[in-house]
Amino acid sequence: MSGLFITLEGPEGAGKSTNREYLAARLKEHGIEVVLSREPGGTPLAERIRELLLTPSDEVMNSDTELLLVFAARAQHLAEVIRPALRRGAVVLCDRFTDATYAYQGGGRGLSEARIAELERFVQGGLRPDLTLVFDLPVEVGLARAAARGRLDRFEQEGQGFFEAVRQAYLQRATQAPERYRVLDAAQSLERVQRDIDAVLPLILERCRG
Ligand code: Z5A
Repeated sequence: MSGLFITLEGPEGAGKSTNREYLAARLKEHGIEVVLSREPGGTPLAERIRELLLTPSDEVMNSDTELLLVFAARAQHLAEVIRPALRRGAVVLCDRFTDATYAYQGGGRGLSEARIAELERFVQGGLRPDLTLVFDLPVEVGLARAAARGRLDRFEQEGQGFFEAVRQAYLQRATQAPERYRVLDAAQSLERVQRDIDAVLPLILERCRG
């Protein structure tokens, strides 16, 4: 694989989508092919699985079902979009990936890290993101941003404790592997967050050229 795989992570309303567009524009200025995608989703089939995961329903979704659906979508996304793009040498900017599984299904739902790691190996083999930007912000700020958007999805209907656990899981993973993660303060103004992204840009460009 000769491309670069960058993931954007963090709780709801952290600014992942907004800043993914910003980073993509900066990379394109340097003539780099950028592929934008997201999880769950990224292909028509995986987007249908996303609908299952996000749509509130009267039937409570079992946590193992949720975990398997997340990885089913990921298998399709990897085969159809991520691996082909990396083989072409593109930079893939993906809004959420397996760190979200460790944060939401692990931290939030309480599923064991070992079980997630097992599926990670099965679905991804050795593929891991080259760089992960974690947009960190207090839970109440993120929930307020999500609420301002209107109808809440199945995850957004969870309580404060769930999202605190999600946030802590992200921060813990970033601490355990500091070479792969950059934690950005997403509670700042958008201009400041984007200045922090500019500071990471030389590292990304160096890896693209290297
Ligand atoms: N999920 C899972 O459980 N397991 C998995 O493995 C994966 C996912 C991959 C997908 O939702 C759901 O799937 C997710 C976890 C679960 N849970 N939820 N909910 P998603 O990623 O599509 O949903 P999201 O995180 O809620 O997306 P989001 O709310 O769109 O967040 P965002 O992309 O980080 O934020 P944004 O759209 O760029 O910005 C939100 C708003 O805030 C918008 O109005 C911006 O203009 C504003 N904003 C952004 N930055 C700022 C700053 N700095 N200041 C002020 N306002 C700002």
